[in-house]
Amino acid sequence: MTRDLNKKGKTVDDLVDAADQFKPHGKVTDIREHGNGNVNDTFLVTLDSKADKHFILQRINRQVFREPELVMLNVRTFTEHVRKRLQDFPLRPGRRWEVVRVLLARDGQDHWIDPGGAFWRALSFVDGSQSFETVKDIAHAREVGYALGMFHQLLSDLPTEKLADTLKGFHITPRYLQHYDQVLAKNCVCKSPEVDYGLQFVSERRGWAQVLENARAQGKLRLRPIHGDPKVNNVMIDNGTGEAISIVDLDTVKPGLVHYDIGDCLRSSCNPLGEETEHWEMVHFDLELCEAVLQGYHSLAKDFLTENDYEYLYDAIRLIAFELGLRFFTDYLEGNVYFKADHEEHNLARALVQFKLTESIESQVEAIGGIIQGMR
Ligand code: GN1
Ligand code: MG
Repeated sequence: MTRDLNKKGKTVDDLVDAADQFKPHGKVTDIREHGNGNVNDTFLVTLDSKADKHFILQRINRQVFREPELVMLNVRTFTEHVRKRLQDFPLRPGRRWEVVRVLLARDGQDHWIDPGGAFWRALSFVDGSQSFETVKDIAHAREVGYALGMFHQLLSDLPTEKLADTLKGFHITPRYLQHYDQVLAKNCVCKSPEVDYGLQFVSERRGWAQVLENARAQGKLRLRPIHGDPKVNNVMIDNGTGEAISIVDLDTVKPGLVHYDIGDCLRSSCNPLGEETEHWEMVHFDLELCEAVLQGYHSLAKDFLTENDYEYLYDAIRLIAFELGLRFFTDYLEGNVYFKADHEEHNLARALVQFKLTESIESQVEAIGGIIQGMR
């Protein structure tokens, strides 16, 4: 059992207690931190049983998800819908697609609240698969796009009214700008060349930041069920075939614009250095990866994308990179209250990566436009 888990006052015993609430059978033999989530705490639990050896245990960040019960309701609505849809979905021969299962606690609920008030839930682990922090090659990029296309396709007939809005303002860029202004007004900003660059960067793009929300208000784009966080490390890749077989991290499944998802998927997949790189000056947006992700996505999305949807794809790619930079930058200025940070300047470094990526996207506007044009 890994020993470095004594975080936020939780001991290994606390974790085993939480895991015990959900285990279908067997004895817990190992619990270790899993993935690099910036918000929730995620653990991989191992059992001494033959079948279903692993499951995912998560402590939901209640500062971010104020109504975690609603998050679970959305996850269940999603998994039930997709499971039904898959029964007669024409998957290509040899392809598989998995949906995680919500594991119930001993009392039959989809979560467990520990004596200290922490909110725990458990999900099945997608066996025989793994995810990656950055895209490995063109084939992987195509699979990541395919996974998002599958996700949107499988949900395209789920009415948005069936999903709760569990994170108000999520991906509404003008709201993040408003919050940024409030933070700037309240906090004294430690000046540095990097901070100046960030301040200048945001101020030069403010006028454009409502582009997607304006299009929505004008009826050009409409709400659909979205994933909310389809970054490369949430796409599970089959260990044998190298094909995408699932998208995990379903906490932000809710109504939104598919553009948020497409932008988020591309900003994460087409940045070969990854969002945690320390070499922010070298960050760039890779066009070949962009083309491959969009090809994979389009192989499924061509059935539901409208002319207006295509019209706003470039803006979406640029905006979500900018928006994430703005979110990290604001969090740095506010004292790291939202995203987990390993050190004080961590969110500043993350912001610079996204700003640099945005610049690279802007400098390739015509080529990206050409790729999008080729899809129509
Ligand atoms: C957060 O916690 P994680 O890594 O799954 C964030 C996303 C960001 C992402 C950046 C609820 O996701 O919006 O894109 O960090 N999730 C939330 O890595 O804010
Ligand atoms: Mg997430």
